Amino acid sequence: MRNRILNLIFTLFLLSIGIANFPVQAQQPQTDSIIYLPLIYNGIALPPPDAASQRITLPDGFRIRIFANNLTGRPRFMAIGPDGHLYVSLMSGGQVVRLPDHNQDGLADAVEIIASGISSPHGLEFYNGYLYIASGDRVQRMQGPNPSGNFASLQLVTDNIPPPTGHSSRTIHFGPDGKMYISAGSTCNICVETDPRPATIMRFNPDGSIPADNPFATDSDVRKRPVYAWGLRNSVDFLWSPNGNLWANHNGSDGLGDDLPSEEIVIPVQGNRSHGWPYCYTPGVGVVSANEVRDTRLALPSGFTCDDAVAAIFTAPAHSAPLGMEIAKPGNFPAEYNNDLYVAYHGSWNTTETNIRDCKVERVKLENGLPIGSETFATGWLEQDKSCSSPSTYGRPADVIFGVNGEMFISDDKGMRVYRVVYIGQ
Ligand SMILES: [Ca+2]
Ligand SMILES: [Ca+2]
Ligand SMILES: [Ca+2]
Repeated sequence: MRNRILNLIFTLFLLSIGIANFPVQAQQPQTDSIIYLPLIYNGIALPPPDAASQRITLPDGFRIRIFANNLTGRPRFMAIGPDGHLYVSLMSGGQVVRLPDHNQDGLADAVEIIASGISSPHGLEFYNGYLYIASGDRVQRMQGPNPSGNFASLQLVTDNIPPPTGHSSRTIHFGPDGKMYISAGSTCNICVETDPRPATIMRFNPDGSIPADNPFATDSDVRKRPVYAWGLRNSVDFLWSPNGNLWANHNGSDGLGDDLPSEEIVIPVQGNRSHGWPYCYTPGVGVVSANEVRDTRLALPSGFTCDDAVAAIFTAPAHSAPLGMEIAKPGNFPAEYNNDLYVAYHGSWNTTETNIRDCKVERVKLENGLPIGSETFATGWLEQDKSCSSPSTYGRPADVIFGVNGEMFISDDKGMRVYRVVYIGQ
């Protein structure tokens, strides 16, 4: 009873500051314009049931709600600002927006445009007083946010990344070494690239200059100087593992049927090494400890065998389409769910009906800092017997990130929403 009273007091407090200090400034309406009292569980708010909670299923004790609705321009990657707010790239809308929840009721208060007129913004990361934005053919940054929440104007960091031919998403993260890493996918399904930069992870100093210890730092071809690791057909996301290793995912090629090649979910990336594509891929599904095998559609270059490629250590069925991923941060999820890897699977669009890959959030369990298996965490966007790109599909997860209170956010670039997942334990 005491807890219930405290919850009620806390709720009324949140509601009062929401009304008093933060009038609604949303450019698109939220799902609910009525005022309500959110339920509070262990200090975290749960809005009322909605369209998402009616169809998306989660493990026991978890709840999902729509955090922001009717976003325009394909919400893709997300970042948490130093202000604790959620920032999202709207890839086809050319914008980066902020979705603050000042009154902490579990619903975004507004869609605030932070930057616009950017060609295919995708990767976002806050670093050293700047918001970095990786887009089609460049990386830009803006100083901010200042205490008023404002940013300075965009400045170019580098345009020494490939033009957005073929795979156009660009992802940015800063490593524990203070360097700026950018992934760029291939220009084609399977081919030998002429530009050295597609299908790689590149490495820069935070100001866009080339680190002296890059593998090709002084190459006569200036395009090659940022290249750090290659043979990565489309590593839409990457991160640093609990043991400090660079892990990337990778979307495998099409044209080998429903089951080949497996999607490489965890590739322990090594600098100055090939990771296989377009010549080789990791065999098997799940935990893997095997060398890569040949994709016989292309002849091997002289002096290179698939044993020379760095293989993935965890894979998923072909056409799962892994996009954004993050390791859970403590704060809201139960201990057993913390420190596992959560991956947005965009799902299949071109498999046969019997092998449709779900658009979902997958939980890859880690033990001693290594993957040991995976299970579905959030599912239900798919319509039965329809592919994830079908018009009737409810949505497709594009990124997963954890907020300052340990809650999960999921972006959806088909349903044009951001969801919020919390654990309430009942
Ligand atoms: Ca709110
Ligand atoms: Ca590979
Ligand atoms: Ca991520």
